[in-house]
Amino acid sequence: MVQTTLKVQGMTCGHCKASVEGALQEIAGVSKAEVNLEEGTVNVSYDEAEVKIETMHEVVEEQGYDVL
Ligand SMILES: [Cu+2]
Repeated sequence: MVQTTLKVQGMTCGHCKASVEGALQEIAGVSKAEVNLEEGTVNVSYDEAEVKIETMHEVVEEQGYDVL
């Protein structure tokens, strides 16, 4: 299990937080996703054998946010 921090633009409220966290946690291999609204970041714990960073970017972008 490894951790990464994604920089995400456009998350402003609890709804954004829940959308992004929920979408990431639906990916097989992601064990934890936690949004920090003040910093505009998402901490993700995942299995690098199962999940690619690019997949996480796509999933966040599908929710309507930009990954930096
Ligand atoms: Cu929001």
